[in-house]
Amino acid sequence: MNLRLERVELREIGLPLKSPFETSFGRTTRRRILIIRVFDRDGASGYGECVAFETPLFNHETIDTAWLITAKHIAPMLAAAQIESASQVKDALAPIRENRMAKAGVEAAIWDLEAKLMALPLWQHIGGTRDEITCGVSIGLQSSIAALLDKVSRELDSGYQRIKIKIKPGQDVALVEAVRKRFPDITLSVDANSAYRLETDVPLLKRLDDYSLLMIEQPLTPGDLLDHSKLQRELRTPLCLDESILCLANARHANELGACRIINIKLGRVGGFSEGKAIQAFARKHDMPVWCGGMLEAGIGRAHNIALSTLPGFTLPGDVSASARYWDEDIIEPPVMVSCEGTIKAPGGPGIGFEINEDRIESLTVRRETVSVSS
Ligand code: OSB
Ligand code: MG
Repeated sequence: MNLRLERVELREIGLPLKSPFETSFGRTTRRRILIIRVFDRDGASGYGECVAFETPLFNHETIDTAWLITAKHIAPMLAAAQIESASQVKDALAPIRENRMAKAGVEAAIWDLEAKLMALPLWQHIGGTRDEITCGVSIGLQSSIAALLDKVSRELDSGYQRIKIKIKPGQDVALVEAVRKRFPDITLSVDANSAYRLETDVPLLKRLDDYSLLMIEQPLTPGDLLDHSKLQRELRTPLCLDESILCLANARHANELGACRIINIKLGRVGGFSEGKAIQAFARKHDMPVWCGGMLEAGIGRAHNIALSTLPGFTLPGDVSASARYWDEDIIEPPVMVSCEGTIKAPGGPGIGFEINEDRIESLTVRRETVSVSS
């Protein structure tokens, strides 16, 4: 491929969630989303969505830091690098430390552009091997156990293949016990978003072993692979790492230490498709299942997640679900829809394979900036 990039357009849109999403680190009621559009010199374009939240509570990035890093550092570095294909973006941006969500938004847009220029579905262009993916849902902390059971019941009725519930200290074993009692046979997992400590919480986390969970996701601090490996040795339930895995090296270290048995891959968290694919390939070689995580994405991010989920190592249902669970109206057409068997069909059109509702994006836009990336 001979890409000739011309400019990067940044836009911030505001989008209210249909219902608030609560995790151990906080409650989200609306998203401020950075949309990236890259243009080549012939006017063709591709879209990416930066998944950074408004607050630095999931990781250090925010939409505001990502905007600044993209406009002031990523775009100039891309201009200087004169990349010719999407696969070169990762190395071209490697001098910029961390800021993976900012890099991933731009890289995703370039992958979409490249796939469109090649008239290929993005999922095929990145090496995906299945045209249908399996879906689970992530259910936030609820106001009561009754409300939680009601939500679980409705998601199961929709066909979702795996239920994940958020937990935090004080809202953990009782929630799992109630869900397991009402739904003895479902595939169930929990996600703590780093809310527990090895020093104090091993006895409590061991109690979760009684509920045949598929996995316990990210119980401890993101940087602490060693403590996760100590915890994993105390548990029968597989640990899954999310916040801890930022790159291939982290996956390798986690595997060698026995810090987890499953990895959740999020494009933003690992810095894009190139790194995500490397982690997927490593995990596959080591018989470690991976699945695609979610960051409450609007349609563009959701479309990129669908593409990622078609790679061969993605053997567990991901947190990629229907647009209608999040938004009254998405920014893509058609919205992401899930079959009654809990699957999403990977689209057959070029690039991300969804139409972008440009009028809707325009009406939701609160700021924009265009940066040249031609040399
Ligand atoms: O840890 O996977 C997570 C939402 C916000 C922040 C972190 C996480 C989540 C989710 C929901 O679990 C994923 C989604 O439905 O998009
Ligand atoms: Mg998680």
